[in-house]
Formats: sequence, C-alpha cells, structure tokens
Amino acid sequence: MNNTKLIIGLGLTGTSCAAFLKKKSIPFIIFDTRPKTEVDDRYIENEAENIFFENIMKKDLINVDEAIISPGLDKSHKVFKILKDLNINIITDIDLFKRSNSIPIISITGTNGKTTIVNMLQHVLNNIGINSIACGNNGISPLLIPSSQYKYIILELSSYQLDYMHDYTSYISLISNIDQDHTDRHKSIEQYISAKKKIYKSTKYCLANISLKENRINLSDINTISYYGINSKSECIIYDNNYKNINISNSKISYNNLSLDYLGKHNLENILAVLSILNIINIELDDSLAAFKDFLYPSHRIELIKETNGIQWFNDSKSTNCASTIAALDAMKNNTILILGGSKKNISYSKLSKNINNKVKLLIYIGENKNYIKNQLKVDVRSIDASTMQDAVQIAIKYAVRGDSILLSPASPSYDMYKNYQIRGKDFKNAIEKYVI
Ligand code: UMA
Repeated sequence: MNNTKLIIGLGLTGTSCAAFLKKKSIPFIIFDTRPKTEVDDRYIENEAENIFFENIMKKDLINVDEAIISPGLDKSHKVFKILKDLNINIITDIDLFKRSNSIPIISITGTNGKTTIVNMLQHVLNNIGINSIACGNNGISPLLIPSSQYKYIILELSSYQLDYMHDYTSYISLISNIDQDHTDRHKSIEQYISAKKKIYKSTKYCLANISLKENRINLSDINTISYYGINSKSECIIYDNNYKNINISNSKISYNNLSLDYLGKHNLENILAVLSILNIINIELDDSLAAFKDFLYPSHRIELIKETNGIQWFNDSKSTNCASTIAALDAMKNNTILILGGSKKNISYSKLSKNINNKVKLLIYIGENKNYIKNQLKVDVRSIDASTMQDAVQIAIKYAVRGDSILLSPASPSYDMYKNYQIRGKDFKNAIEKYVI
C-alpha cells in the first residue's frame, strides 16, 4: 500500500501517532534511531511488529508517502537525507491533528511557564463553563483527545515542535518569555528565537510578555502583536491595557473585591497571560479572576513540599535553565540553601551570580556539571559538593536554621542521574520524607 506513514521516534509522540493511525486504519511503520535497548519497553510492546531500530533503508520506505517526526529528534540523522532523496514530506503530530480539527486553538510557548499557563487557562475556562483541554508538550497528545467536544484546544508547544511544524493556524498565540535554552539543538539564541516566533504565523491574536520587548526581542515584524505582563513602572498590563485599578502586592493580586494569591513574579506574569487571553475571548475581569479559585500549580515548580521547625523545603526540579532558577530565587522570602546542578548543557551560568549573592547562604552542587557551573559563577557564598540527592538533603539539614528555605532548582536537565525531571523531583521528596523530621 503506498499510503503508508513512517513514524520517526518511538516515544510519547510516536506512540500517540501509532494509536491515531491504527484507529483510522491508516498503515504505518515506525523507525527509531536508537538501539532497541535504549527505547522504553512499554512503547515497544504495543508496536512490536513494524519497528525498525537504528537503521532503515530506501527499500523499506517504498510504500511510504509521508513521515511524522518526533520533536526530540535532531534532523542531522541520515534518514532525513533518504527522505529528501525519496521526496517524502515530513510533518509533525500537531500538523496531523490540525488536518481534522475545526475547534479554535490557543497556542502557548516560552522558555518557562508554558505548562503552568496552559493548565491555568484550562482550569479557568472550565470553571467558567467553557469546555477546554490543554495538550501538546505537556504530554497529552492532541491526537488522542475527543477534540470535537471542546470549545477551545489549548496547545502547549516547545521550540522543537514549532521548528518542525507546517500548520501554525491558531486563534490566539502567546510567548511567555524567551531565555537561553536548548542551544545544543538550535545552535544559537537567534535560531531559538526564530523557532519560537513561528508560533505567530497564521494567528489572529498574537500576545507576548512585555519582558520580550524590554529584552529587545524584536517582534516588530508581527503585525498584530499585543503585550501583557508587568511594565517598567510595575503596572499590570492585560492585553495592551494598563489596569491602574489592579493592586499587586508581593504575593497577592486584587481587583474590586476579588483577590488571588501567587508565588513569585513569574506566576503573576502567568496569571496576566491567562487574563489577556480571557480578555480577547470577552470574559469580564471579575469573572476571570473568580474562576482561578482552587487552581493547583503543577508539581516540581517551586512546590512547597514541607515546612517544619520554621524551615521550608521547595521542589523546583522542573528548572532546567537559569531563567527558571532566577524566578525561583526571586520567589524565596528567606535565606536560601540552593541545590544546583545536573546534566551538562551548553548555557551560560554567570547570570545566576547576582541572585545567588542576594538570596543564597549555601550552595549544594549535584550532578555532572558541578565544575562547569562553578567556573562561571562569581559568587561569595559557601559551597559543598553532594554525590546523591540523599546526600544533598542531609547536607541541607545540617546547615539549615529556622527561617531558611531549601530549594532544589538545578538550572540543568536531569539526565546524568535520572530519566527525567519528575523522577529527580520525586527522589528529592523521598529524601525529605526520609530524613527531615
Ligand atoms: N530519540 C532518538 N531517536 C529517535 C527518537 C527519539 O534518539 O528516533 C531521542 C530524542 O533525541 C530525545 C528522546 O529520544 O532525547 C525523546 O524524544 P521524543 O521526541 O521521542 O520524545 P517524546 O517522548 O515524544 O516526548 C516529546 C517531548 N520531548 C521532547 O521534545 C524531548 C515531550 O516534552 C512532550 O511531552 C511529548 O513529546 C508530547 O508532546 C518534554 C520536554 O522535555 C516534557 N520538552 C522540552 C521542553 O519542554 O523544553 C522540549
């Protein structure tokens, strides 16, 4: 059959594509560039019959009319040369989803804050009675949701997904912030920014955090750009409007007789992002604010795990870049013991120095990039190396006094010690459970 699809990558994306194609009775084969032993057994089990590992030949692709690429895979692999020679079109799972979708899409990207914004928006819209779902880079496949029952589809998109997509159609698109990240894949910050900016193609309403303007990220080529966030006068901007009657204190946003607690300036910005989107879809500010009630922030993001003897323990394992660790340190009220480090990433850590000098009383290093970070930081703070998370927690216990905060915010990926940041966060929680009395 020459309408066979080639799924490239057997991870979350690849398996969701396989399930979707199976349901539609569209034939497919799967190729993963890794040896079989490196691919999660769970994925292999379901798809055992049609998988090629490591290598695939032109002759195996004779019936293939289209390839669907997974976001984590770099296009430097030789299969992409073969696909080009054979003139096979490469799309993404998001393009495939959009082919049969007619529900308005709200697309969200940014270096940090994406998952919090999509979760918040889903929560608020559903509380207002507008049935919506968040999917995409948050791990929920848009291909596997009953999309027709929703009023809005909220798509979380990474730079990897945006870079490979063809169909950018969205009703609203938003960039939450841009900071140095994923430079191994995108090669330069300029390429990373241009991948992020692709989100605005074919969008009716384009939104960006005002911090992008202040960080001189050029959006002047985006005709319909509007801003949200905190301006240089510390005022709240919601969809280009300056709301002077909104009060903000350190941890509370108030309007009329409504108020909402938040932790850290970055979460205030996330709230303003959601309020801007709601403004575009004509929801009154009072109704929007009231609908935040009971919102639970996603795990591993400045998550307060324990408070005992006047000491607070925060899990911010999701932090894989400097901007998120800076945001977490900003949110800390007290003297902080910071657990920093993980797998090596080609980013500059020097920008952390100022915030560490201001807030941190002890640095505990974990992970393979300890020396890489140490060599770049200019800090006047005591530091200790830990060999494991348990070790790090025990060191923190030894030095913490009443009023301190202990923060795991690694500013690094977790792959040197863990499968992902969630497992790193759980290991931190387990160590707290075990050692903190
Ligand atoms: N890989 C190979 N060969 C292959 C296929 C994959 O070596 O043939 C490697 C990749 O280089 C990568 C890993 O396998 O190291 C996983 O890649 P994948 O594209 O198969 O990943 P999925 O399991 O499909 O998960 C992806 C996103 N992961 C990445 O982009 C790395 C998930 O985002 C996302 O939840 C999921 O699709 C559903 O959309 C995770 C992430 O870390 C949370 N995203 C980054 C971020 O948020 O900054 C981009």
